[in-house]
Amino acid sequence: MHFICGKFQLDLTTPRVMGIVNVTPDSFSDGGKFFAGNQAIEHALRLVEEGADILDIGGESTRPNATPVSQQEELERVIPVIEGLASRVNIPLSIDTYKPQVMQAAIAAGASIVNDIRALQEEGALEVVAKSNAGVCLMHMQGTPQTMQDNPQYDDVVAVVKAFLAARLQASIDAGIAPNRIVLDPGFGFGKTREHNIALIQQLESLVALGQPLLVGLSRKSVLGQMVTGQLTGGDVDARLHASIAASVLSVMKGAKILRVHDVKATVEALKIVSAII
Ligand code: 9MG
Repeated sequence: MHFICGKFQLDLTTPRVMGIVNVTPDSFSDGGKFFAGNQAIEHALRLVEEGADILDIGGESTRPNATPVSQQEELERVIPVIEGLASRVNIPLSIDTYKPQVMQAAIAAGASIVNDIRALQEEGALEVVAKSNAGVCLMHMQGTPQTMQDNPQYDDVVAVVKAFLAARLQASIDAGIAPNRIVLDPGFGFGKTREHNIALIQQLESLVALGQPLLVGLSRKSVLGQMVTGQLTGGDVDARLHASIAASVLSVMKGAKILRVHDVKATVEALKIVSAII
């Protein structure tokens, strides 16, 4: 199974690690440490040294209750980082955005994957990706980051997420995006309670059955902190490394092909153990 993204063909026989590069001042996991463009580039280069297969660059926080940023602000944050990295690394750069104009500018600057938490539902987004040769990650979310954790409800979360991803996959194919350019993502933490997230992890195989590679993002998320501490807040974000590694290993054993993580080195080492044994 290969994921075709721009000039890259990622062999997904072994799971791949997508390193997170937040170019936001309010990022929930780095507290804005990597906000300045140069610092974001340095951080990204470190993730590559640690073994990242993909870098995911985002200029608008998607954590619950995050404040949206204007298109102009987002462009000013991410485009210099993508341009700075494009000439220096030989792995796919992913743009984390739902805004079609940001997708377009990022692809022109050197991004070869669009990571869209809205699964190309914004007007014009399908067309931007279809006209490019970029790969795309279609993610499920109930609500928006501003409202998504206000009492999310489903009759059957796995069935709803699966039907949504199947529909967005078909819409993308109909728009002209080849299936080998598409990965799917259940969107852990995006409009889901602890129980919803657990059901999705338990039944990940049901989403694998859609026939597309699955991307999983559980790194440092509050659902992991909730399981460790028993508190609804999930406790300290920086103390979720061990929980994140456990979630990565479990996800891969249940069929995930790409892991979106903050802690690249630790994840890469854990996956080596999985590969050596399975
Ligand atoms: C941007 N972002 C934050 N969490 C994410 C997740 O779980 N998946 C994807 N695709 N993107 C995410």
